[in-house]
Amino acid sequence: MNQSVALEELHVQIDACQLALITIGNSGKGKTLIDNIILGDDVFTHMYRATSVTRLTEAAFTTVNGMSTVVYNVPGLREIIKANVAANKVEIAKAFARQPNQVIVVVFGVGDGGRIVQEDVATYTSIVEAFDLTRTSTVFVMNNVRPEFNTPEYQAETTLVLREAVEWPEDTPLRVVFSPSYRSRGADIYTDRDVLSFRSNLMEAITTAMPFKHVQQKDIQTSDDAIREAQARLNTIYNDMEALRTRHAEEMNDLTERIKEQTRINAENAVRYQCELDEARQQMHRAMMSAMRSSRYGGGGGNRVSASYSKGGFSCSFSLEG
Ligand SMILES: Nc1nc2c(ncn2[C@@H]2O[C@H](COP(=O)(O)OP(=O)(O)OP(=O)(O)O)[C@@H](O)[C@H]2O)c(=O)[nH]1
Ligand SMILES: [Mg+2]
Repeated sequence: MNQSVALEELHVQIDACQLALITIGNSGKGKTLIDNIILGDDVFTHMYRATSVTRLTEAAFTTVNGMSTVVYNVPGLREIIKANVAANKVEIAKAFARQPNQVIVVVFGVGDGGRIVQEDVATYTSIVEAFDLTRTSTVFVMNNVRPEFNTPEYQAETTLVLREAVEWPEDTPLRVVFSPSYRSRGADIYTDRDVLSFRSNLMEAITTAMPFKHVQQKDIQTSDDAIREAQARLNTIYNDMEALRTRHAEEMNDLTERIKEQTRINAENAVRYQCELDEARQQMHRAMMSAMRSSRYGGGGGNRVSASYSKGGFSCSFSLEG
């Protein structure tokens, strides 16, 4: 159910929400897929493609921890077609413009050998500077982790590198969630065990973040200087990994233990989400059949049927006009 309603037409619904989730990052890093995972369905168009897919900011609605929530699907900032970047900045600003309780989901792609890359760090920095992002309302997603290497040790070390790369103060909690590359495709992806486990982890991080109204302070800068600076910082970190490991040995151990425990909890939650999703789909099916029966035999004469159902974080809706 792809949605193609203009953002302006959704303003009343957006303003009525209690929470906004804004997913940011560069093109092709999986932002839209992650938005869809939050929504539990193929709501927005996402594609494996050489050029950018999301060109305009879109919105869809769900419930997060009992709060009515607008999920923004936003174009990436940096992308392969440089002429699109100015328009991307305008679209990104639209997501920040309305609902005041914003949680920011920053997507980094670590498909390149597990490394954090300079373009992602530079884009995060550009958006922090433009919107004065608060750390307590930010959640990072490390996307496209090779599943066989998605170990607590990899996650702990990457969390340390991320902390250094984005200059996160030591006394501030860093919310970071790891998303493996999924083998599933199409609609099946939303019932994949690994996806549900990631979703549970992401929901936990979003729920503990503190929403904040970010006001644009200045234009989003996308100069190559930011990339060079990020590259230099990452080089220092990667070249000095031994020192980093030694300096943070205790923290690494703590983090590894915590991640192990979280992984266990996620696996349990994934089973629960799976049941909720199955139940939502069955209810949806029953509601749809009942709506179709009453449309056919109800004597109203109209041939439009619609049904909707939501449970937990999942919402389904169906409408048919013949
Ligand atoms: N199987 C799998 N596919 C992924 C993963 N991450 C992204 N993809 C796919 O890679 C492609 C790009 O993902 P999108 O979600 O469209 O990326 P995006 O960041 O929204 O890109 P733009 O819209 O161009 O800004 C899509 O086909 C996704 O389904 C992943 O972890 N596993
Ligand atoms: Mg997209």
